[in-house]
Amino acid sequence: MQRGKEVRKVAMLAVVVAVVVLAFAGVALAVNKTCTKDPCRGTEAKDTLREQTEDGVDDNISGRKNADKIDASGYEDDVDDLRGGSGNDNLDAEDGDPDDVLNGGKGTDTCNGDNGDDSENCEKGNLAD
Ligand SMILES: [Ca+2]
Ligand SMILES: [Ca+2]
Ligand SMILES: [Ca+2]
Ligand SMILES: [Ca+2]
Repeated sequence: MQRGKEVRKVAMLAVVVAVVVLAFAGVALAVNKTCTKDPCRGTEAKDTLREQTEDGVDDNISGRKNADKIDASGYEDDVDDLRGGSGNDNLDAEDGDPDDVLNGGKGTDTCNGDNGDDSENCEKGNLAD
């Protein structure tokens, strides 16, 4: 009797731990970062990715699944390639120079950039198709 109770207790505890771990994992998967290397990739969750911190550095950034925010507007004299992947993404390459490439991928994507930036699969923003 005593032993059965103990087993049940341990099983209950294991279930509680598993639920807590899963709940946190869902949140922990998303990243909010400034890229430190190229290419730079997000996760399957909602990510926020910023280009590398220096002028003249080309970036290739992909958000992958979910609604991501990709910001390559902070530094200029570069050719940045932004890919939203699936989900409603927000891509920004309005850094004052041309030749950046924005591709929203699937979903309703918002793309902002400069004259001379290229866009594909963008539904909103100043570079909407
Ligand atoms: Ca850059
Ligand atoms: Ca840039
Ligand atoms: Ca997308
Ligand atoms: Ca630009």
